[in-house]
Amino acid sequence: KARIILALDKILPINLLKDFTTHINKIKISYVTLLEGGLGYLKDIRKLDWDEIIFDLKLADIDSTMISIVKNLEQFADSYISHSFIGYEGALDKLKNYLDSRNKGLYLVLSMSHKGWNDDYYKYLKSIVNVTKPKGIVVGATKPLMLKLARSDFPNTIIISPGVGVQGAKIGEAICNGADYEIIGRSIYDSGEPLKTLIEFIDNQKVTINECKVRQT
Ligand code: BMP
Repeated sequence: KARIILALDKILPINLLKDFTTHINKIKISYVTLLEGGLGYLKDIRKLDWDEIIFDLKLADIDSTMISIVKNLEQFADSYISHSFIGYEGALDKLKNYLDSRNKGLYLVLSMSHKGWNDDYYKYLKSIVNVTKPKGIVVGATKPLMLKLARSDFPNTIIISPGVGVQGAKIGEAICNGADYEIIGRSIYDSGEPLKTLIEFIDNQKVTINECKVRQT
């Protein structure tokens, strides 16, 4: 399956999502999905054939509050995204332990895709990632140098990368720079024909990956 994660920040019909599962097997759920779709919609998404449903609530709180949140979503989620700036003790330590005990994954935000994000804090956030040992990290596709740095700092951690399409990054480039998956939202769900657009992204991703393999040899 393609190395693309659908960012579902808009409600799409379940039948359409079912067609998506033929091509991709990871989906990222946000507050928008939860608030607009409700629990019934989450249940319907759960019934489809995903290998990972990632809840992107950007958790950023003390341990007990975050654990109460993830407990409520347990039946719908395989993994969760949390901010790393909240630190380890009293926050990510217990959250990570809890998620491990439930066989759920944790992703930490390491470098965001938007202009105003300040990578001066990278060193600190990296230290939190080092001690927390999450399943994966989030690094923006819009910042190739940060992606390369994160890949060299974390050779064995999954990198998921948003910022493709509307935010400016070209499909495939984040993979070339070290990401494992590219996250795409608006460029797919706001296109007139989301399934067709997804397939085009998949084809273009393959082309770009092949091009950069050639460049690297
Ligand atoms: P879009 O392709 O529509 O720009 O969506 C990107 C998705 O990735 C959104 O769900 C957004 O919340 C998320 N995201 C991001 O854009 N930048 C980050 O640094 C971290 C994110 O999770």
